[in-house]
Amino acid sequence: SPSRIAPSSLRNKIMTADDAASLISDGSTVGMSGFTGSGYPKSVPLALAARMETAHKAGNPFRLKVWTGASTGPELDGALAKADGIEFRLPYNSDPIAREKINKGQMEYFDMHLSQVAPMAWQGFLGPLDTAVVEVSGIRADSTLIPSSSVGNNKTWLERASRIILEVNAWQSSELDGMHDIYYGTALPPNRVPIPLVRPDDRIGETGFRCDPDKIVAIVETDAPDRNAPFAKPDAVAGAIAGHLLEFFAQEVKMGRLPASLLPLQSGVGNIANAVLSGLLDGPFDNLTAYTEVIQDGMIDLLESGKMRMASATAFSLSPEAAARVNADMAKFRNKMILRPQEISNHPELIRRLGCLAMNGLIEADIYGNVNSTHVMGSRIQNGIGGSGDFARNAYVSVFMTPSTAKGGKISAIVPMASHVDHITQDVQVIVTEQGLADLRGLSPKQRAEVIIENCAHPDYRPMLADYYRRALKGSYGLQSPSLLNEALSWHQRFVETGSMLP
Ligand code: 0RQ
Repeated sequence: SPSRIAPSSLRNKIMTADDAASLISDGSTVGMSGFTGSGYPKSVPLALAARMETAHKAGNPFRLKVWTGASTGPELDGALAKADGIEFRLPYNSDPIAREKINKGQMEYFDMHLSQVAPMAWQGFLGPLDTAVVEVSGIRADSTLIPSSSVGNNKTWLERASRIILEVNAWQSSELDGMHDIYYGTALPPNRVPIPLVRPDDRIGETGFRCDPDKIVAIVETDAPDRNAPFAKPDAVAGAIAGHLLEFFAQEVKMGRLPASLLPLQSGVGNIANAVLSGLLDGPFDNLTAYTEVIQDGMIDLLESGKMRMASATAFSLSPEAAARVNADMAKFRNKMILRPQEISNHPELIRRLGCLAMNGLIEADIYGNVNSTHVMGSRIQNGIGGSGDFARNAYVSVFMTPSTAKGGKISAIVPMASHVDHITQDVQVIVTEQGLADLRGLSPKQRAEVIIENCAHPDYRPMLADYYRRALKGSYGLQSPSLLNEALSWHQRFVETGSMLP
Protein backbone atom coordinates (compact mmCIF):
# COMPACT_ATOMS: atom_id res chain seq x y z
CA SER A 1 0.00 0.00 0.00
CA PRO A 2 1.55 3.32 -1.09
CA SER A 3 0.35 5.01 2.12
CA ARG A 4 3.10 3.13 3.99
CA ILE A 5 5.70 5.20 2.13
CA ALA A 6 4.85 8.72 3.25
CA PRO A 7 7.57 10.85 1.56
CA SER A 8 6.58 11.41 -2.06
CA SER A 9 10.24 12.13 -2.78
CA LEU A 10 11.02 8.45 -2.17
CA ARG A 11 8.31 7.00 -4.40
CA ASN A 12 10.55 7.07 -7.49
CA LYS A 13 12.79 4.54 -5.73
CA ILE A 14 10.06 1.90 -5.68
CA MET A 15 11.05 -0.99 -7.97
CA THR A 16 10.76 -4.75 -8.38
CA ALA A 17 12.74 -7.14 -6.19
CA ASP A 18 14.70 -8.25 -9.25
CA ASP A 19 15.74 -4.69 -10.10
CA ALA A 20 16.73 -4.13 -6.47
CA ALA A 21 18.72 -7.39 -6.44
CA SER A 22 20.60 -6.30 -9.57
CA LEU A 23 22.20 -3.55 -7.45
CA ILE A 24 24.05 -6.16 -5.36
CA SER A 25 27.20 -7.67 -6.84
CA ASP A 26 29.36 -10.74 -6.32
CA GLY A 27 31.69 -10.60 -3.34
CA SER A 28 29.92 -7.80 -1.51
CA THR A 29 28.83 -7.77 2.11
CA VAL A 30 25.14 -7.46 2.80
CA GLY A 31 23.54 -6.72 6.18
CA MET A 32 20.06 -8.14 6.25
CA SER A 33 17.28 -7.66 8.76
CA GLY A 34 15.76 -10.69 10.46
CA PHE A 35 15.72 -12.35 13.85
CA THR A 36 14.30 -15.81 14.70
CA GLY A 37 12.15 -15.93 11.62
CA SER A 38 10.67 -12.46 11.88
CA GLY A 39 11.25 -9.16 10.14
CA TYR A 40 13.57 -10.53 7.46
CA PRO A 41 13.41 -9.32 3.84
CA LYS A 42 11.22 -11.71 1.88
CA SER A 43 11.60 -10.83 -1.76
CA VAL A 44 15.03 -9.31 -2.55
CA PRO A 45 16.91 -12.40 -1.23
CA LEU A 46 14.76 -14.68 -3.44
CA ALA A 47 15.53 -12.50 -6.44
CA LEU A 48 19.21 -12.58 -5.48
CA ALA A 49 19.14 -16.38 -5.27
CA ALA A 50 17.68 -16.57 -8.80
CA ARG A 51 20.40 -14.25 -10.11
CA MET A 52 23.05 -16.37 -8.35
CA GLU A 53 21.77 -19.55 -9.96
CA THR A 54 21.82 -17.91 -13.38
CA ALA A 55 25.35 -16.64 -12.81
CA HIS A 56 26.59 -20.02 -11.61
CA LYS A 57 25.05 -21.80 -14.62
CA ALA A 58 26.94 -19.40 -16.86
CA GLY A 59 30.14 -20.24 -14.97
CA ASN A 60 30.32 -16.88 -13.20
CA PRO A 61 30.86 -16.46 -9.47
CA PHE A 62 28.16 -14.85 -7.32
CA ARG A 63 28.51 -15.21 -3.58
CA LEU A 64 27.95 -12.81 -0.71
CA LYS A 65 28.99 -12.25 2.86
CA VAL A 66 25.72 -12.21 4.76
CA TRP A 67 25.23 -10.59 8.16
CA THR A 68 21.86 -10.69 9.93
CA GLY A 69 20.32 -10.27 13.37
CA ALA A 70 19.89 -13.99 13.98
CA SER A 71 18.05 -16.75 12.11
CA THR A 72 15.85 -15.65 9.21
CA GLY A 73 13.58 -17.70 6.96
CA PRO A 74 13.66 -20.08 4.02
CA GLU A 75 13.27 -17.16 1.60
CA LEU A 76 16.59 -15.75 2.84
CA ASP A 77 19.06 -18.24 4.33
CA GLY A 78 17.42 -21.25 2.70
CA ALA A 79 17.27 -19.75 -0.79
CA LEU A 80 20.74 -18.19 -0.73
CA ALA A 81 22.35 -21.33 0.70
CA LYS A 82 20.60 -23.52 -1.86
CA ALA A 83 21.98 -21.27 -4.60
CA ASP A 84 25.49 -21.66 -3.09
CA GLY A 85 25.41 -17.91 -2.70
CA ILE A 86 26.76 -17.43 0.83
CA GLU A 87 30.53 -17.52 1.25
CA PHE A 88 30.49 -16.20 4.83
CA ARG A 89 27.69 -15.95 7.35
CA LEU A 90 27.25 -14.41 10.81
CA PRO A 91 25.98 -14.52 13.59
CA TYR A 92 23.28 -17.23 14.03
CA ASN A 93 21.66 -19.74 11.72
CA SER A 94 18.97 -22.34 12.13
CA ASP A 95 18.21 -22.93 8.46
CA PRO A 96 18.68 -26.63 7.60
CA ILE A 97 20.13 -26.05 4.12
CA ALA A 98 22.63 -23.49 5.40
CA ARG A 99 23.47 -25.82 8.30
CA GLU A 100 24.25 -28.61 5.86
CA LYS A 101 26.50 -26.36 3.75
CA ILE A 102 28.37 -25.23 6.87
CA ASN A 103 28.83 -28.80 8.06
CA LYS A 104 30.07 -29.87 4.62
CA GLY A 105 32.66 -27.11 4.74
CA GLN A 106 31.09 -25.13 1.90
CA MET A 107 30.23 -22.02 3.89
CA GLU A 108 32.26 -20.15 6.50
CA TYR A 109 30.25 -19.39 9.61
CA PHE A 110 31.29 -16.96 12.36
CA ASP A 111 29.13 -17.87 15.34
CA MET A 112 29.20 -14.97 17.79
CA HIS A 113 27.41 -13.58 20.85
CA LEU A 114 24.39 -11.69 19.52
CA SER A 115 25.04 -8.65 21.73
CA GLN A 116 28.48 -8.24 20.16
CA VAL A 117 27.51 -8.09 16.49
CA ALA A 118 26.74 -4.37 16.33
CA PRO A 119 29.70 -3.19 18.45
CA MET A 120 32.07 -5.44 16.45
CA ALA A 121 30.69 -4.10 13.18
CA TRP A 122 31.53 -0.63 14.49
CA GLN A 123 35.02 -1.74 15.53
CA GLY A 124 35.65 -2.27 11.83
CA PHE A 125 37.59 -5.53 11.59
CA LEU A 126 34.66 -7.29 9.91
CA GLY A 127 35.22 -5.03 6.94
CA PRO A 128 32.92 -2.53 5.25
CA LEU A 129 29.19 -3.14 4.84
CA ASP A 130 28.18 -2.52 1.25
CA THR A 131 24.42 -2.88 1.31
CA ALA A 132 21.72 -3.05 3.97
CA VAL A 133 18.55 -4.94 3.02
CA VAL A 134 16.04 -4.18 5.74
CA GLU A 135 12.35 -4.94 6.13
CA VAL A 136 10.31 -2.13 7.69
CA SER A 137 6.60 -1.68 8.22
CA GLY A 138 6.56 1.87 6.90
CA ILE A 139 8.44 5.07 6.08
CA ARG A 140 7.32 8.23 7.88
CA ALA A 141 7.11 11.68 6.29
CA ASP A 142 10.37 12.70 8.00
CA SER A 143 11.98 9.60 6.39
CA THR A 144 12.41 7.79 9.71
CA LEU A 145 11.59 4.10 9.37
CA ILE A 146 8.96 2.19 11.32
CA PRO A 147 10.54 -1.14 12.26
CA SER A 148 8.72 -4.41 11.67
CA SER A 149 8.51 -7.57 13.78
CA SER A 150 12.20 -7.65 14.67
CA VAL A 151 14.79 -4.97 15.34
CA GLY A 152 17.98 -7.05 15.44
CA ASN A 153 20.97 -5.16 14.06
CA ASN A 154 18.97 -2.94 11.72
CA LYS A 155 19.99 0.32 13.36
CA THR A 156 23.64 -0.57 12.81
CA TRP A 157 23.16 -1.87 9.24
CA LEU A 158 21.30 1.32 8.26
CA GLU A 159 24.09 3.46 9.73
CA ARG A 160 27.05 1.42 8.49
CA ALA A 161 25.95 0.45 4.97
CA SER A 162 26.94 2.51 1.95
CA ARG A 163 23.58 1.80 0.31
CA ILE A 164 20.17 0.83 1.62
CA ILE A 165 17.46 -1.34 0.10
CA LEU A 166 14.16 -1.29 2.00
CA GLU A 167 11.37 -3.83 1.85
CA VAL A 168 8.12 -2.25 3.06
CA ASN A 169 5.93 -5.15 4.16
CA ALA A 170 2.17 -4.46 4.26
CA TRP A 171 1.60 -7.79 6.05
CA GLN A 172 3.13 -6.24 9.19
CA SER A 173 0.59 -4.49 11.40
CA SER A 174 0.51 -0.71 10.93
CA GLU A 175 -0.08 -0.57 14.69
CA LEU A 176 3.54 -1.59 15.28
CA ASP A 177 4.29 2.13 15.07
CA GLY A 178 5.23 3.21 18.60
CA MET A 179 6.19 -0.20 20.00
CA HIS A 180 9.92 -0.02 19.35
CA ASP A 181 12.66 1.65 21.36
CA ILE A 182 15.75 2.37 19.27
CA TYR A 183 18.62 3.57 21.45
CA TYR A 184 21.13 5.92 19.82
CA GLY A 185 23.51 6.33 22.76
CA THR A 186 26.05 3.60 22.05
CA ALA A 187 29.62 4.53 21.18
CA LEU A 188 33.00 2.87 21.01
CA PRO A 189 35.51 3.22 23.86
CA PRO A 190 36.81 5.56 25.16
CA ASN A 191 33.48 7.35 24.65
CA ARG A 192 31.17 4.62 25.94
CA VAL A 193 28.76 5.72 28.69
CA PRO A 194 26.30 3.84 30.94
CA ILE A 195 23.06 2.77 29.26
CA PRO A 196 20.27 4.53 31.17
CA LEU A 197 17.91 1.55 31.49
CA VAL A 198 17.11 0.38 35.01
CA ARG A 199 13.71 -1.35 34.59
CA PRO A 200 12.63 -3.71 31.81
CA ASP A 201 9.87 -1.28 30.75
CA ASP A 202 12.11 1.82 30.53
CA ARG A 203 12.12 3.55 27.17
CA ILE A 204 15.46 5.16 26.40
CA GLY A 205 15.35 5.76 22.66
CA GLU A 206 13.23 6.57 19.62
CA THR A 207 10.32 4.69 18.05
CA GLY A 208 11.91 4.54 14.59
CA PHE A 209 15.22 4.20 12.77
CA ARG A 210 16.96 7.32 11.55
CA CYS A 211 17.76 6.91 7.87
CA ASP A 212 19.67 9.03 5.40
CA PRO A 213 17.27 9.11 2.41
CA ASP A 214 20.18 9.72 0.03
CA LYS A 215 21.52 6.23 0.83
CA ILE A 216 18.26 4.53 -0.16
CA VAL A 217 18.77 3.01 -3.62
CA ALA A 218 15.64 0.86 -3.81
CA ILE A 219 12.31 0.33 -2.10
CA VAL A 220 10.43 -2.91 -2.69
CA GLU A 221 6.84 -3.34 -1.57
CA THR A 222 5.91 -6.75 -0.15
CA ASP A 223 2.94 -8.37 1.54
CA ALA A 224 4.22 -11.64 2.96
CA PRO A 225 4.07 -13.29 6.39
CA ASP A 226 7.03 -14.00 8.63
CA ARG A 227 8.25 -17.60 8.85
CA ASN A 228 6.12 -18.45 11.82
CA ALA A 229 6.82 -21.99 12.95
CA PRO A 230 4.27 -23.83 15.06
CA PHE A 231 5.23 -24.92 18.57
CA ALA A 232 4.66 -28.52 19.62
CA LYS A 233 2.18 -28.98 22.47
CA PRO A 234 4.35 -29.53 25.56
CA ASP A 235 4.96 -33.30 25.92
CA ALA A 236 5.58 -35.18 29.17
CA VAL A 237 9.33 -34.47 29.07
CA ALA A 238 8.87 -30.73 28.54
CA GLY A 239 6.16 -30.69 31.19
CA ALA A 240 8.43 -32.42 33.71
CA ILE A 241 11.29 -30.00 33.04
CA ALA A 242 8.93 -27.04 33.47
CA GLY A 243 7.59 -28.57 36.69
CA HIS A 244 11.06 -28.96 38.26
CA LEU A 245 12.02 -25.41 37.31
CA LEU A 246 8.84 -23.80 38.63
CA GLU A 247 9.23 -25.71 41.89
CA PHE A 248 12.79 -24.35 42.13
CA PHE A 249 11.58 -20.78 41.59
CA ALA A 250 8.84 -21.25 44.22
CA GLN A 251 11.45 -22.52 46.68
CA GLU A 252 13.72 -19.55 45.95
CA VAL A 253 10.83 -17.17 46.68
CA LYS A 254 10.08 -19.05 49.92
CA MET A 255 13.71 -18.75 51.00
CA GLY A 256 13.63 -15.01 50.29
CA ARG A 257 16.20 -15.28 47.51
CA LEU A 258 13.82 -14.15 44.76
CA PRO A 259 10.94 -11.64 44.90
CA ALA A 260 7.40 -13.00 44.57
CA SER A 261 7.11 -11.63 41.04
CA LEU A 262 10.50 -13.24 40.27
CA LEU A 263 12.99 -11.19 38.23
CA PRO A 264 12.92 -10.35 34.51
CA LEU A 265 12.72 -13.63 32.62
CA GLN A 266 14.86 -14.55 29.64
CA SER A 267 13.66 -17.54 27.76
CA GLY A 268 15.43 -19.22 24.87
CA VAL A 269 13.68 -20.47 21.77
CA GLY A 270 12.27 -23.97 21.40
CA ASN A 271 9.54 -26.18 22.72
CA ILE A 272 10.93 -26.64 26.22
CA ALA A 273 11.32 -22.92 26.80
CA ASN A 274 7.77 -22.47 25.60
CA ALA A 275 6.56 -25.22 27.98
CA VAL A 276 8.11 -23.38 30.94
CA LEU A 277 6.21 -20.25 29.94
CA SER A 278 3.00 -22.29 29.69
CA GLY A 279 3.71 -23.61 33.19
CA LEU A 280 3.96 -20.05 34.52
CA LEU A 281 0.42 -19.45 33.30
CA ASP A 282 -0.91 -21.75 36.02
CA GLY A 283 1.83 -20.93 38.54
CA PRO A 284 1.70 -18.73 41.65
CA PHE A 285 3.78 -15.85 40.25
CA ASP A 286 2.14 -12.55 39.26
CA ASN A 287 3.36 -9.24 37.83
CA LEU A 288 6.04 -11.04 35.86
CA THR A 289 8.28 -9.20 33.42
CA ALA A 290 10.51 -10.43 30.62
CA TYR A 291 13.81 -8.99 29.48
CA THR A 292 14.67 -11.38 26.74
CA GLU A 293 15.54 -11.87 23.10
CA VAL A 294 12.34 -13.18 21.60
CA ILE A 295 8.66 -13.04 22.46
CA GLN A 296 7.19 -16.47 21.82
CA ASP A 297 3.67 -17.92 22.12
CA GLY A 298 3.92 -18.70 25.83
CA MET A 299 4.72 -15.07 26.56
CA ILE A 300 1.72 -13.85 24.58
CA ASP A 301 -0.50 -16.06 26.75
CA LEU A 302 1.13 -14.67 29.90
CA LEU A 303 0.64 -11.09 28.70
CA GLU A 304 -3.01 -11.74 27.77
CA SER A 305 -3.78 -13.40 31.09
CA GLY A 306 -2.26 -10.47 32.99
CA LYS A 307 0.25 -12.77 34.71
CA MET A 308 3.00 -10.92 32.87
CA ARG A 309 3.03 -7.13 33.03
CA MET A 310 5.34 -6.45 30.11
CA ALA A 311 7.94 -8.03 27.86
CA SER A 312 11.06 -6.49 26.33
CA ALA A 313 12.81 -8.28 23.46
CA THR A 314 14.33 -7.72 20.04
CA ALA A 315 11.93 -9.86 17.99
CA PHE A 316 8.82 -11.96 17.83
CA SER A 317 9.06 -15.71 17.33
CA LEU A 318 5.45 -16.81 17.07
CA SER A 319 3.35 -19.63 15.68
CA PRO A 320 1.10 -18.61 12.76
CA GLU A 321 -1.92 -18.56 15.11
CA ALA A 322 -0.20 -16.39 17.72
CA ALA A 323 1.10 -14.04 14.99
CA ALA A 324 -2.44 -13.61 13.67
CA ARG A 325 -3.71 -12.96 17.21
CA VAL A 326 -1.02 -10.39 17.95
CA ASN A 327 -1.34 -8.67 14.58
CA ALA A 328 -5.11 -8.34 15.02
CA ASP A 329 -4.66 -6.75 18.44
CA MET A 330 -1.36 -4.92 18.05
CA ALA A 331 -2.65 -1.63 19.46
CA LYS A 332 -3.29 -3.41 22.76
CA PHE A 333 -0.08 -5.47 22.77
CA ARG A 334 1.96 -2.40 21.83
CA ASN A 335 1.55 -1.09 25.39
CA LYS A 336 2.89 -4.27 26.93
CA MET A 337 5.85 -4.92 24.67
CA ILE A 338 9.04 -3.16 23.65
CA LEU A 339 11.29 -4.32 20.83
CA ARG A 340 14.87 -3.02 21.01
CA PRO A 341 18.13 -3.45 19.09
CA GLN A 342 19.73 -6.81 20.00
CA GLU A 343 22.75 -4.91 21.27
CA ILE A 344 20.41 -3.59 24.02
CA SER A 345 18.08 -6.59 24.53
CA ASN A 346 21.18 -8.75 25.12
CA HIS A 347 23.47 -6.20 26.71
CA PRO A 348 25.63 -7.68 29.50
CA GLU A 349 25.45 -4.43 31.50
CA LEU A 350 21.64 -4.46 31.45
CA ILE A 351 21.24 -8.20 32.06
CA ARG A 352 23.52 -7.95 35.09
CA ARG A 353 21.73 -4.83 36.40
CA LEU A 354 18.21 -6.21 35.94
CA GLY A 355 19.15 -9.63 37.35
CA CYS A 356 17.58 -11.73 34.62
CA LEU A 357 16.55 -15.33 35.20
CA ALA A 358 18.10 -16.94 32.13
CA MET A 359 16.61 -20.18 30.78
CA ASN A 360 18.30 -21.72 27.76
CA GLY A 361 18.49 -25.04 26.00
CA LEU A 362 21.62 -27.14 25.66
CA ILE A 363 22.98 -29.95 23.51
CA GLU A 364 25.08 -31.56 26.22
CA ALA A 365 26.44 -30.82 29.66
CA ASP A 366 29.30 -32.61 31.32
CA ILE A 367 29.37 -33.87 34.88
CA TYR A 368 31.19 -30.67 35.98
CA GLY A 369 28.57 -28.38 34.47
CA ASN A 370 30.27 -27.20 31.30
CA VAL A 371 27.63 -26.71 28.61
CA ASN A 372 27.77 -27.29 24.88
CA SER A 373 24.95 -25.39 23.11
CA THR A 374 26.17 -25.57 19.56
CA HIS A 375 28.20 -28.57 18.35
CA VAL A 376 26.91 -32.12 17.92
CA MET A 377 29.76 -34.58 18.61
CA GLY A 378 32.15 -31.67 18.99
CA SER A 379 32.25 -30.76 15.33
CA ARG A 380 28.86 -30.39 13.69
CA ILE A 381 27.05 -27.08 14.18
CA GLN A 382 23.39 -27.23 15.21
CA ASN A 383 22.41 -23.53 15.33
CA GLY A 384 24.79 -21.21 17.13
CA ILE A 385 25.36 -19.70 20.55
CA GLY A 386 22.72 -17.04 19.90
CA GLY A 387 22.07 -14.97 22.97
CA SER A 388 22.62 -17.79 25.40
CA GLY A 389 26.12 -16.58 26.31
CA ASP A 390 25.04 -12.97 26.73
CA PHE A 391 22.42 -14.06 29.23
CA ALA A 392 24.07 -17.02 30.94
CA ARG A 393 27.19 -15.20 32.09
CA ASN A 394 25.36 -12.13 33.33
CA ALA A 395 22.14 -13.60 34.72
CA TYR A 396 21.04 -13.58 38.37
CA VAL A 397 20.35 -17.28 37.98
CA SER A 398 21.54 -19.06 34.85
CA VAL A 399 19.48 -22.15 34.04
CA PHE A 400 20.07 -24.69 31.26
CA MET A 401 17.42 -27.24 30.41
CA THR A 402 17.26 -30.30 28.19
CA PRO A 403 15.76 -33.74 27.85
CA SER A 404 18.27 -36.15 29.45
CA THR A 405 18.72 -38.02 26.15
CA ALA A 406 18.56 -37.21 22.44
CA LYS A 407 17.90 -39.24 19.28
CA GLY A 408 15.61 -41.76 20.91
CA GLY A 409 17.95 -42.50 23.83
CA LYS A 410 21.06 -43.14 21.70
CA ILE A 411 22.72 -40.00 23.02
CA SER A 412 23.10 -38.92 26.65
CA ALA A 413 22.79 -35.18 27.19
CA ILE A 414 24.96 -35.64 30.31
CA VAL A 415 28.45 -36.78 29.34
CA PRO A 416 31.84 -37.31 31.04
CA MET A 417 33.36 -34.37 29.15
CA ALA A 418 31.61 -31.89 26.85
CA SER A 419 32.83 -32.32 23.27
CA HIS A 420 32.69 -28.52 22.83
CA VAL A 421 32.13 -25.81 25.45
CA ASP A 422 30.06 -22.67 24.97
CA HIS A 423 29.24 -22.00 28.61
CA ILE A 424 31.96 -22.69 31.12
CA THR A 425 30.95 -24.18 34.44
CA GLN A 426 31.10 -20.75 36.13
CA ASP A 427 28.26 -19.56 33.85
CA VAL A 428 26.02 -22.55 34.57
CA GLN A 429 24.15 -22.47 37.87
CA VAL A 430 21.21 -24.80 37.37
CA ILE A 431 20.76 -27.78 35.04
CA VAL A 432 17.30 -29.29 34.59
CA THR A 433 16.22 -32.43 32.77
CA GLU A 434 12.97 -34.38 33.04
CA GLN A 435 14.80 -36.50 35.66
CA GLY A 436 15.30 -33.59 38.00
CA LEU A 437 17.11 -30.36 38.79
CA ALA A 438 20.72 -29.81 39.86
CA ASP A 439 21.29 -26.59 41.80
CA LEU A 440 25.02 -26.08 41.27
CA ARG A 441 25.35 -22.70 42.94
CA GLY A 442 28.24 -22.62 45.35
CA LEU A 443 29.37 -26.17 44.59
CA SER A 444 32.90 -27.35 43.73
CA PRO A 445 33.40 -29.48 40.59
CA LYS A 446 33.27 -32.79 42.50
CA GLN A 447 30.13 -31.71 44.38
CA ARG A 448 28.62 -30.69 41.04
CA ALA A 449 29.38 -34.06 39.48
CA GLU A 450 27.53 -35.86 42.24
CA VAL A 451 24.29 -33.86 41.90
CA ILE A 452 24.35 -33.75 38.11
CA ILE A 453 24.77 -37.52 37.82
CA GLU A 454 22.21 -38.19 40.54
CA ASN A 455 19.55 -35.63 39.57
CA CYS A 456 19.85 -35.08 35.82
CA ALA A 457 21.22 -38.17 34.05
CA HIS A 458 18.89 -40.69 32.42
CA PRO A 459 18.75 -44.06 34.26
CA ASP A 460 20.19 -45.77 31.15
CA TYR A 461 23.35 -43.66 31.47
CA ARG A 462 23.50 -42.90 35.21
CA PRO A 463 25.41 -46.06 36.21
CA MET A 464 27.91 -45.52 33.36
CA LEU A 465 28.52 -41.93 34.51
CA ALA A 466 28.82 -42.96 38.16
CA ASP A 467 31.30 -45.67 37.17
CA TYR A 468 33.37 -43.24 35.08
CA TYR A 469 33.41 -40.70 37.90
CA ARG A 470 34.41 -43.32 40.50
CA ARG A 471 37.33 -44.46 38.36
CA ALA A 472 38.31 -40.87 37.54
CA LEU A 473 38.58 -40.18 41.28
CA LYS A 474 41.24 -42.89 41.39
CA GLY A 475 43.04 -42.49 38.08
CA SER A 476 42.96 -38.76 37.29
CA TYR A 477 46.11 -36.62 36.99
CA GLY A 478 44.52 -34.08 39.33
CA LEU A 479 41.52 -34.21 41.62
CA GLN A 480 39.95 -30.76 41.15
CA SER A 481 37.93 -31.93 38.11
CA PRO A 482 38.78 -35.64 37.89
CA SER A 483 39.03 -36.84 34.29
CA LEU A 484 40.26 -39.88 32.40
CA LEU A 485 41.57 -38.23 29.28
CA ASN A 486 41.68 -41.35 27.10
CA GLU A 487 38.07 -42.16 27.98
CA ALA A 488 36.38 -38.79 28.47
CA LEU A 489 35.26 -38.44 24.84
CA SER A 490 34.89 -42.15 24.13
CA TRP A 491 31.08 -41.97 24.33
CA HIS A 492 31.09 -39.49 21.44
CA GLN A 493 33.51 -41.62 19.45
CA ARG A 494 31.29 -44.65 20.04
CA PHE A 495 28.28 -42.73 18.72
CA VAL A 496 30.21 -41.65 15.61
CA GLU A 497 31.26 -45.25 14.99
CA THR A 498 28.13 -47.16 16.00
CA GLY A 499 25.25 -44.66 16.08
CA SER A 500 24.81 -44.96 19.84
CA MET A 501 26.61 -43.86 23.00
CA LEU A 502 25.47 -47.08 24.67
CA PRO A 503 28.04 -49.91 24.57
O1 0RQ B 1 17.45 -32.23 16.41
O2 0RQ B 1 15.33 -31.73 15.32
O3 0RQ B 1 17.10 -33.07 14.15
O4 0RQ B 1 15.84 -34.05 16.10
O5 0RQ B 1 19.06 -30.74 18.51
O6 0RQ B 1 16.84 -30.17 20.12
O7 0RQ B 1 15.65 -31.16 22.04
O8 0RQ B 1 14.31 -30.06 20.17
O9 0RQ B 1 15.67 -28.74 21.86
O10 0RQ B 1 14.82 -26.89 20.33
O11 0RQ B 1 15.53 -26.51 22.75
O12 0RQ B 1 17.23 -26.99 20.97
C1 0RQ B 1 20.67 -26.29 22.19
C2 0RQ B 1 19.90 -26.67 19.86
C3 0RQ B 1 18.35 -27.13 21.79
C4 0RQ B 1 18.93 -24.77 21.22
C5 0RQ B 1 19.47 -26.22 21.25
C6 0RQ B 1 19.24 -32.16 18.62
C7 0RQ B 1 17.84 -32.69 18.74
C8 0RQ B 1 17.11 -31.83 17.73
C9 0RQ B 1 16.97 -29.57 18.88
P1 0RQ B 1 16.34 -32.80 15.42
P2 0RQ B 1 15.53 -30.10 21.02
P3 0RQ B 1 15.71 -27.21 21.46
C10 0RQ B 1 17.87 -17.46 22.72
C11 0RQ B 1 18.97 -18.31 23.21
C12 0RQ B 1 21.59 -22.03 21.40
C13 0RQ B 1 20.97 -20.70 21.16
C14 0RQ B 1 20.22 -20.14 22.33
C15 0RQ B 1 19.94 -23.75 20.74
C16 0RQ B 1 17.77 -30.49 17.94
O13 0RQ B 1 18.49 -24.43 22.49
O14 0RQ B 1 20.15 -23.59 19.56
O15 0RQ B 1 20.13 -20.74 23.39
N1 0RQ B 1 20.60 -23.05 21.69
N2 0RQ B 1 19.69 -18.99 22.16
O16 0RQ B 1 17.79 -34.05 18.42
C17 0RQ B 1 22.80 -34.67 19.18
C18 0RQ B 1 22.69 -34.08 21.43
C19 0RQ B 1 21.54 -33.30 21.15
C20 0RQ B 1 21.10 -33.27 19.83
C21 0RQ B 1 19.79 -32.02 21.06
N3 0RQ B 1 23.19 -34.15 22.68
N4 0RQ B 1 23.28 -34.72 20.42
N5 0RQ B 1 21.72 -33.94 18.84
N6 0RQ B 1 20.02 -32.46 19.82
N7 0RQ B 1 20.71 -32.53 21.89
C22 0RQ B 1 17.43 -17.56 21.25
C23 0RQ B 1 18.40 -17.07 20.22
O17 0RQ B 1 19.51 -16.85 20.48
C24 0RQ B 1 17.97 -16.82 18.85
